[in-house]
Amino acid sequence: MYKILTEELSNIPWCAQPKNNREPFWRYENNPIINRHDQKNANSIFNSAVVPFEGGFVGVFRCDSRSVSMNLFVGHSEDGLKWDIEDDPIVMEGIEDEILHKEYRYDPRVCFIEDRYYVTWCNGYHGPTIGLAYTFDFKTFTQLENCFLPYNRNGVLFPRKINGKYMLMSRPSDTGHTPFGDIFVSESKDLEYWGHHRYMMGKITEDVDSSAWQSTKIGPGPIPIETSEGWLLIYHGVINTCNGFVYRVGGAILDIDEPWKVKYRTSDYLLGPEEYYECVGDVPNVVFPCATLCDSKTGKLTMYYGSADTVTSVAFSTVDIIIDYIKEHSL
Ligand code: BMA
Repeated sequence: MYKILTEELSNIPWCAQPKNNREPFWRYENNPIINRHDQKNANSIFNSAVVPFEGGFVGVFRCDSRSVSMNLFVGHSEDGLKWDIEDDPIVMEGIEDEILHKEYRYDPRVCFIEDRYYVTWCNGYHGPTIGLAYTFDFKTFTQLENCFLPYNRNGVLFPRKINGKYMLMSRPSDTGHTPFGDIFVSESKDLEYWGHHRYMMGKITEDVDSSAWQSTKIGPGPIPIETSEGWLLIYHGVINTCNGFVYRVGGAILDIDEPWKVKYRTSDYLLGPEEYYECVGDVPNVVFPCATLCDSKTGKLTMYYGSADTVTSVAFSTVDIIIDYIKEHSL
C-alpha cells in the first residue's frame, strides 16, 4: 500500500467497491447528493469544495441563482453526503474595497495550510482571474489580492509549502469558454506576489489518438494529495466534439519537491460522463472534480464532482487503485 501523508479521517463518507466493478472510480448509488434546488434560490449547485471540519464537514459551494449569477455559499454536513447550504452568499472582508470588487465567483477549492483554510475560486475582476481568501471558522472570510492578472481559471493550492514557498496551480484562459488550456505552477513567499511560473502539463496535441479525451484543454481539480509516490493530482480534461465540449477526469503523479515535473499521467480517463445526471443538465456531458476527502489509514478516497453544471455527485475509490491505474495507463 502506498503511504499517504495526510490526516486520518475515520468518518470519511465511503462505500465499498461493488463486486462487478472494473473502473477506477465507482459512483455513489444515491447520486446526485445535492440537487439543483437544494439551496434557497439556486438554479444549480455544482463544482464545489468540501473539507473535514469540527468532527463533520464544511464546504464552499458554487450555487448559480435563478437569475443565473454565480456565487459562493457555505454549507455544513455531519456525514459529508447530506448538506445544508446557507441562504446567503459568503460576504468577504478585505483591506481595500478594490480587492472586494466582484463580478462573479465560481468553481471554489478549499485548502487547509498550517493554521487556516484558504479558498481559491474563479473571480470576476474585469475578466476571470484567481481569487484568494482565508477563513478559520467559515463565518468570517478575509479576501486577499487576486493572484494573477486576468485571464485565468482554476486556481488550486498545494496543501503545504514546498521548499519554503506556497505553490499554486492555474490554467491561463480567455474571457469566453476557452478552447485551449495547460496547467502551470507558480510560487509565492507571501500569497500575494506569485512568480517562478513553471509549465506542468498541457492538452494532448501530438499522437492525439493515445488520449483524445484531453485534446482541447486540461485544468487542475481537487487539492493534490501527498503520497510516497509523489503528489496525486486529479484533473479535468476536455475534448471538443460536434456537440461541444465533453469534460472527463484524469490523474497524474507529480514530483514531491518540483511539482511541475510530471512522473505519470493517465492516457485513459478515470471517470467520464455516463450517468443521466452527468449527461443531461444545463451543460451536458460534464464531470468536474473540485474536492476529495482521503483517509490516510485505509487509503479510502472520496471525490466530489459537479455533474452537467447542474448537480453535485460523489464517487469512491482508494489511493492505491488510482495510483496503480495511473501507472498502468500512463502516457
Ligand atoms: C468551465 C467552467 C466550469 C464548467 C465547465 C463546463 O469553463 O465554467 O465551471 O463546469 O466549463 O461548462
